[in-house]
Amino acid sequence: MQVLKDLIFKLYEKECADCTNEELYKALLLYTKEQLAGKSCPSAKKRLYYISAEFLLGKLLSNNLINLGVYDEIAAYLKENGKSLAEVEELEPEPSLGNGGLGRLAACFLDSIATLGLPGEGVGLNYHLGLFQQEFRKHKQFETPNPWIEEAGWLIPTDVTFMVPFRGFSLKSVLYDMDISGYHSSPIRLHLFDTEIVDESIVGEGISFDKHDILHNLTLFLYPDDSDAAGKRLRIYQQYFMVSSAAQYILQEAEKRGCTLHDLPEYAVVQINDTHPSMVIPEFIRLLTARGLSFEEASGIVSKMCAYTNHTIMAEALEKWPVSDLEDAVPQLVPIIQKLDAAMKEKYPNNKDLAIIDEKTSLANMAHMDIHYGFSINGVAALHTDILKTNTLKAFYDIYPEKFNNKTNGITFRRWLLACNRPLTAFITSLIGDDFKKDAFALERLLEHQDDPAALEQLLAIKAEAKAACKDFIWQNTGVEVDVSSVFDIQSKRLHEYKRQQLNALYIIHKYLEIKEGKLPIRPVTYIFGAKAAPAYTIAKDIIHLLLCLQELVRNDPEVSPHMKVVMVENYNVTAAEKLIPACDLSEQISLASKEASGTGNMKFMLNGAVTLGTLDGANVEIRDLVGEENIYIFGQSSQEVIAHYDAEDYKAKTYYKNDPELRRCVDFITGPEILAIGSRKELRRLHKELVGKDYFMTFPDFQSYIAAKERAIADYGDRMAWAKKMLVNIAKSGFFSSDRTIQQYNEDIWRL
Ligand code: 26W
Repeated sequence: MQVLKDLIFKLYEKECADCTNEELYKALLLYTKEQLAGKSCPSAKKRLYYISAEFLLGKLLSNNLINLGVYDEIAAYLKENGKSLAEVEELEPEPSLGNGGLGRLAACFLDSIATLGLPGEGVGLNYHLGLFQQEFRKHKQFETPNPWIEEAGWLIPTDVTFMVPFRGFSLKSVLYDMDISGYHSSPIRLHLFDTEIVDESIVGEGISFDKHDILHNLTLFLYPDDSDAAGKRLRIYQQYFMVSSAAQYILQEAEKRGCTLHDLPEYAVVQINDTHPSMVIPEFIRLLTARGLSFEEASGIVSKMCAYTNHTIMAEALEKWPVSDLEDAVPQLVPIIQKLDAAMKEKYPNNKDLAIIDEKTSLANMAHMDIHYGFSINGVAALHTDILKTNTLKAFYDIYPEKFNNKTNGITFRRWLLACNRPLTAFITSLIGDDFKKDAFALERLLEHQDDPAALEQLLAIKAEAKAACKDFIWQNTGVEVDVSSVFDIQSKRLHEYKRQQLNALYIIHKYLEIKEGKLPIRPVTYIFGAKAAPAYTIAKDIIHLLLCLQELVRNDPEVSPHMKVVMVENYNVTAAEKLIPACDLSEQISLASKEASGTGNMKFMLNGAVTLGTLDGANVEIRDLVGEENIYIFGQSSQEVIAHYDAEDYKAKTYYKNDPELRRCVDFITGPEILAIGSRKELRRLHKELVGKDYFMTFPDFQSYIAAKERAIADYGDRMAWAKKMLVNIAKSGFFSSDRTIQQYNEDIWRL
C-alpha cells in the first residue's frame, strides 16, 4: 500500500484519513491506471480486432482492483483510515456505451480475452453522452443525456488520427484508448474513436439535437432515434466513421509488424459484432485497392479475415441500408458493394434470397454481405444457431454449411460474481477453494454440498443479506419500501415486446384482482423491473407506463401492499444490475420462444443463486439441460410451435381474449378505472388495443401456463431447504456460461490466435 500512500501524499500533501471521497477516487483512479500501464499488452504477429458499436463497460474501478489482485488490501487500507471503498466507488460515473446484451457481451469478452492472454483489441466509438439516462416523470420515461467523460477518467488520449471521407467533406478521427484488465493477467486495449469537433452544446430539450449536423453530432450519442430518415443516415455516418478508422488502424499496425498486405490474414482477424460494423468489408477492399491490390485479391483477403456474429432474428435489427442513403453519405463504398453483389448474383442467378442488394427495394442487406464475404458466421446459443440454419438464413446454410457455427454466450465471473457478490464468492471459496476464479467449471464441486444442511442454511443467509442491501438500493431509487422476507421476482433487461414484460404485468394484475376478491397469496412477492425503452419505441414506453401505474396502485392500497409490491427501478444500467442480481430469488426469462437469441442476464442470475422461470428460448434451453427440470420452471409454447404460427399466420389474439374470461379481465384492467385514475388514457388505450388487436409476441397463449409455472415456483419457495438446493445446483452448473469458455471456443474455431 506504500505506493498508494505515497501517491495520495504526492497529490494532496495529506494522509488518506484526511482526504475526501472525491480525492480518494481520483487517487485510486490514477493508481489503477499506473498499475495497468506498467503491464504490457499481449503481443503476437496475428491479432484479433473485435469491432463493435457498443461496449457496455459499467464502472471499472472495483473490477480493475479485483483483476489486479489488490481489492481486499485497498478496502482494508481505506477502512483503517475510516473510509469506505464502496462509498468511493459510488463516485465513478458509468460509461453507458451500450443498449443491452450485445454491448455487455462485448465488455465481458474483452475481460476474457485479457484473462486468457490473447492478443486481441476492441474497437468502437467514444460516445460523449452515452445511450441516455432514464428519468420517470408522471409515470413515464423521459430521456436525458448521460455524460460520463470526466477530466480525470479511464480514457487515455493518443496521437493516432485518421481522415475519414464522406460525400463533400472529410472528418478527422482521433483515437482514445482504455486499458481493460484481465484477472491476474496483462491488460488489453479498447480503442474508441472520436471526432475533435463534436459539440455537446447542440443538445436541446431531453436528448434532441440536429441530426443533420454531422460535423458536430457524430459521436454525441449511441444510436440516436432511428425512426426517421435523418436518424438512419446518422447511423450510417457513425458506422462508417467507426469502421474506416478501424480498418486504417488495422492496416497501419499490420504494416508496422511487417505485413505486405498480400499476407494480411496472417496478421489480423476481425470479428464483426452484429451488422453495425459490416461496412468494414467494403472499406478494407477500398483501402487495399487504393494501395494497388486488384479487386479480386482484395476481396479474397477480406474473406479470409472477417467473421460475423449474428445476435438476433428480429427483422428490425437486421440492417438493410437504402443504396441511395449510402450514395448520399459514403459514395465511395457503393460501387464496391455493387460489385460484391453482382458477383453473387452471377454465381447464384436463381436465388433472390442470397442477394446483397435487393432488386425490388434497392436495400443493401448487411448480413448477406457478411456471410458471402466472411469466413465464419455464428449464432449466440444452440437454439438460435439452429433457427438461423433452418429458418432465417437457411438459403445461406445450404450453400455455406461449413461457415456456420454456434458460440453460446457467456459472462465474466469476475464482474458478475467476484465483484458484485463478495459474500457469495467468499462462501464458495470456503467450500471448494478458489480454482473456480480461473476455471469456472470447478464450480461443479459445489454439488458435493447439495445435501449439507449447514451449507444450504448459509447460502440462504447470504441471499437474505443481499436482499437487505438491495432493499436500501430500491428505497433510494424508487421510494418503495419492500419486504425482505418476500420473494424477489426480477425481470431486468431492455424493454421490448418480445421479452414480454407485458406478460409479467398481466400476472401482477391477476394477483392484484385475486387479493381484492379476498384470495390471498401463500406468501408475499416483490415484482421488480428494470428496463429502458428505445426513445422511439412507443409500445415499449406504454408498457413502462403501465408498470409505473401498477407500482403506484399497489403501493397506495393497504389491502394489497402487505402481499405484493411492484418496483420499477429508474435508469437500469450495469451498476443497478450489480445491485439487483445478487438479491434475486426468481429470474424472469419469459421471451416468446424463438425470439431471444441467447440472453445473458439469465446466466448472471443463475450464477448468483436465482432460479429461472422461463420459456425454452435462447440459452434458457441450455440452462435447463444443465440443471435439469427440477431446478428450473419452464412454461409456454415451444419455438417450433411459435414458428409454425408465424408461418401459417394463424394467431388471433381476439380468440384468446374472448374465450378466457380470466385473461380478459386482466387485459381490460389496463384501461379500467383504477389504472386510469393514475395513468393517462392515451397510452393505456393504445397498449390495450395493441394487445387485443395484435399481441404480436403471443402473450395470451402463454398466459395460463405462465401463471401455473409461477405459482408452482412461489409455492416451492416455501420449502427453504429444497429451494436452497435448487440455488446451489444452479450456481454449480453455471460454469459453462463463463465467457472464458466462450472466448476459448471463438479462438479455437474462428480466430486461431
Ligand atoms: C437498431 C439497431 C439495433 C438493434 C438491436 C441495435 C441494438 C440492438 C440490440 C440491443 C442487440 C442486442 O443486444 N442483442 C442481444 O444480444 C445478446 C448478446 O448476444 C443476446 O444475448 C440477446 O438475446 C440479444 O437480444
